[in-house]
Amino acid sequence: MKHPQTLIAGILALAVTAAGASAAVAAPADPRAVDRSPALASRSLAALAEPIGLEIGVAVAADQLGADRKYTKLVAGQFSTVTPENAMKWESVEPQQGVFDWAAGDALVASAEANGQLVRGHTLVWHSQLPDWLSPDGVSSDFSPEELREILREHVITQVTHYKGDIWHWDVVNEALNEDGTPRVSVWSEAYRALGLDPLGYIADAFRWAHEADPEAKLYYNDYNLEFTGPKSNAAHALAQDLLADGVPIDGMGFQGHLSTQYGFPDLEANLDRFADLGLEVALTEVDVRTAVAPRKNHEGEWTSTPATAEGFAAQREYWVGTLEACLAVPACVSYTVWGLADSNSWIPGVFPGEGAALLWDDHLNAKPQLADLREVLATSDAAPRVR
Ligand code: 9MR
Repeated sequence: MKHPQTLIAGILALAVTAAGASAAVAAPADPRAVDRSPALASRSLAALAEPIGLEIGVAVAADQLGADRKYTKLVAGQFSTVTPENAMKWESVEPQQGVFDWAAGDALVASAEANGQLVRGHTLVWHSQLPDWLSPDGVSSDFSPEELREILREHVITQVTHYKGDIWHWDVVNEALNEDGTPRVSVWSEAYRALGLDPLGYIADAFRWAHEADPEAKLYYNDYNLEFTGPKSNAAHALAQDLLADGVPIDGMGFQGHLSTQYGFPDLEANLDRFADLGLEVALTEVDVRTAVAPRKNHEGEWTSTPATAEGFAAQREYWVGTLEACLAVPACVSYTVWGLADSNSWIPGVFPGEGAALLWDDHLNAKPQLADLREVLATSDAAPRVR
């Protein structure tokens, strides 16, 4: 992985200084103090990425868009694409069978249109965040396998038709594989198995239905831990090859990019490359970089959004730079999306207690050094124009 020398030297120097100065708190008091160039700091990520043709996106919380002025301004000003964090998931759009609620998704699309942004639709087929009427746990259901296949078909076609022309990329299928590369057991895999079909057969169906409903939208498979070479990313690669061989209309592979500094940095560029070699687009769709955070004083079980160690903070910055550089190194990597704007919006503390500080803005919507790092990577990049 190549890093601009100045950037790495800066990160290391900061880590050493902070480690020497204080036992626990790594972040500088004023994160803007490390913005090396005020001129650069005034430019948005999207504007800096534009000459390369790379889209920079953010997952948006429906309840904050329009309600929080600073949040809304940053979303509109820094990014060229938006992804609904939850608003287009099945439980949100069809809370009761046949009763659709498009309000939050429509509001996001309207805001994106007003701001000249593209929309990554997320997500049509998943085992999680299903409405109770369909499946309370993502696996069991009161419906028969035949009914489930028909419900899936109707859902995909209804939702894609509703947003026809509004969506740049659809995450058609999300997280269908286990870590060992086997099919994840879900209401969908089990319905297809019961029908005597391939348990992953719903994937090809969903892509075909989505393409039928909006032939212009680019269709993606999206998953986590594809960044590392291993059984899961190997299985996703084999799946993509099978889908392409069968003429299934798949355009791209979404690498979520939920990284933690407790694990080594993945061989991301090599993995992006091997999917691109199949003729697919690739995208980083949900990037965040979590690290161990300091406990809140006098409150048991509560955590701050301050990295616990200088090393963890320095590693976060390296990981952010590494993800963007890996994408830039692969011309088929067409978009780079961060999973939430600010640490106060992040899903991480709720799911990984003791880890956090995973995003580019802090709890008070102040820019963090990671953001300046990404700006510098973009500003100094000699990356090839994107291939779409
Ligand atoms: O960020 C989302 C969070 O608000 C939801 O509670 C959660 C429910 O599972 O989903 C989060 O987003 C997930 C995304 O849709 C798919 N990849 C993993 C993301 C983090 O869990």
